[in-house]
Amino acid sequence: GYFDPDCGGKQVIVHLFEWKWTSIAEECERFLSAAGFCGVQVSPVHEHVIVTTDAMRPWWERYQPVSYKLTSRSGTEEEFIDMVQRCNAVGVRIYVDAVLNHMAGLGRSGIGTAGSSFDSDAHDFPGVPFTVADFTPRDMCPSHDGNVNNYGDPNNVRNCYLVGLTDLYGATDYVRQKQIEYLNRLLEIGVAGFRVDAAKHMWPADLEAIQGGLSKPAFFYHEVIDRNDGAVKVDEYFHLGRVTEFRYCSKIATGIRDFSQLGNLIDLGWGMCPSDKAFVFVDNHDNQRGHGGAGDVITHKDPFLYKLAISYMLAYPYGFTRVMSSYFFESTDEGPPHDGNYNTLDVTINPDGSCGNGWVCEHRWAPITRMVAFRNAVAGTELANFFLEGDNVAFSRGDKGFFAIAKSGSMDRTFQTGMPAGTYCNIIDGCASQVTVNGDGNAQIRITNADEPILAICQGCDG
Ligand code: LAG
Ligand code: CA
Repeated sequence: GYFDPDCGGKQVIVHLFEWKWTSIAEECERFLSAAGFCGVQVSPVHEHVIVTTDAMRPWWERYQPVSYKLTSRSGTEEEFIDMVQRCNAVGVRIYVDAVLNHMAGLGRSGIGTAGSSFDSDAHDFPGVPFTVADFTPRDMCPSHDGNVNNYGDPNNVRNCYLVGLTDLYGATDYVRQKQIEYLNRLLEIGVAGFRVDAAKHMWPADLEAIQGGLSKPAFFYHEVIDRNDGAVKVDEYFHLGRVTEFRYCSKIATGIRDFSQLGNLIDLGWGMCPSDKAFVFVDNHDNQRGHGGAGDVITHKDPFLYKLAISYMLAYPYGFTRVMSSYFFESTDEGPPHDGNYNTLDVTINPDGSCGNGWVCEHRWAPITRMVAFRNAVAGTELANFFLEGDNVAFSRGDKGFFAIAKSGSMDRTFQTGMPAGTYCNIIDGCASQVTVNGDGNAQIRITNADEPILAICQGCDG
C-alpha cells in the first residue's frame, strides 16, 4: 500500500535532482544497485514550461506543468521508460515527483517541453486538456490578490494560487480523472511511487480520490511543510502515506552543530511525525538553496558536518530516509550543469568514483554510501546503549550494529556495543580500522580520522 516502497526491504532513496534519464539508468546499473539503494526520486517527469524571461532555464521550471506528456528537460518518454526498466531490472525503484496542485504560473504562455501550447492567464492547457473550469474558482480563495498568503487559513493555503501558480480544482471528477490517468500511466511503466509536490496546498480528500483510483499499489510521501506554525498539519495526511518532516532538517542541523542538542532530535511534542509516518532528509532541493521551508540546514557546501549529519540520520531509527544528490550552484535559480544550448550535461564519473561536469554526487561520498548499507543491515532493530557526552555520541541498533561519532576527531574508550563477539570492519573507512567485540558485548572504540570521525560496524555489511 501507500507505505510500502516495494524495494525488497531496503531503506534509503536518493534524489538525483535534475539528472537526465540516461544518466540515472547508468547510475542504477553501475552504482546504486550494489550500494543497496532502494530507489531514486527523479525530478518531475511531465511536460513543463521553458523559462527564459525572469530567469534563464532555472531548475524550478519543472514545477510548472504544461501537460502530463512525458517529455521534459531530463529526456523523452522513451528514455524515461528505458530508465525505469533498467533500474527495476537491477532492483532500484523509481519514485516520481508528482506536481498535481497546479499548472504553470500566471503570466506565462507559449510552448512546453513536449511541444504543447499553453496560456496560463486564459487557463488553457490543451495538452491535457485543462480549461478554465478545471481551476479553483476565484471566490473559493479568501485572499485579496488570489495568492496564498495566510497560512493560518486552510482555505487560503489550498484554494489560492501558490506563488501565482494556476491552482487546479481537485474537487472535480475531471481533474481527478486526468491525474489518475497520469499516475496510472507511470505505474504501468513500472514506477514504484510518488513524492506529492505541494501536498500541503491540496485537500486531503482530493488526494484520497486520486490515490483511490490507482490501478496498482504505490508508495506515497507527501510534501507538507509543517513547523507547527500554520493551520495545515502533517497528521491530516497520515492515512495517505508518509509525510515530509521538515522539522527534522532543523533538528539534525542543530544537533550536529552542537552535540548537546542531539539528545532532543525527535520532538513529538512539537508535532513531529511518529517514526512510521515520517519521511526525513538532512536537506532537500528547496531548502539547500533558500527556497521553500529553508532554515539553517546543513548541505554539501559544508562537507564535514554534512557527512556527520547524513551518517547520523542513516544510523538513527526514525522515519524513511532520503539522501540528496546535488549539482554545484552559485545562484538560487541556476539550473543543472548544461551546454551552451542549456541541454543538461551527462554525469561523468572520475577515476576516484566522484562525479564530474558539475555534479556533486553526495550519495557517492564514502561515509554516505556505506551508511546506506548500515541502515539496510540494522532495519527493524531498536536503539540501545545511547551515549552522549561532549563531542562524542554512540549507540547500538539491536545486536546488528553499533555507531559512533567523535566530532573532535578522536576517541578511545570502551562501549557496550550490544553485538555478538567477533571482529568487525569499520565500514566508514573501508575496513582500514577494525573493532573487536568481546563476549560481553564490550569493545574498545578508537576513532582517529579527523576528516571523517565516524565509526560504524554491523553484521552482514562488511566486505
Ligand atoms: C514545492 N513543494 O511543495 C517544490 O518543492 C518547490 O520547489 C516549488 O517551488 C513549489 N512546491 C511549487 O511546485 C518552486 C520554486 C519557486 C517557483 C516554483 C514554480 O521554489 O520559486 O516559482 O517552483 O516554478 C517561480 C518563481 C516565482 C513565480 C512562480 C510562478 O520563482 O517568482 O511567481 O514561478 O511563475
Ligand atoms: Ca491548491
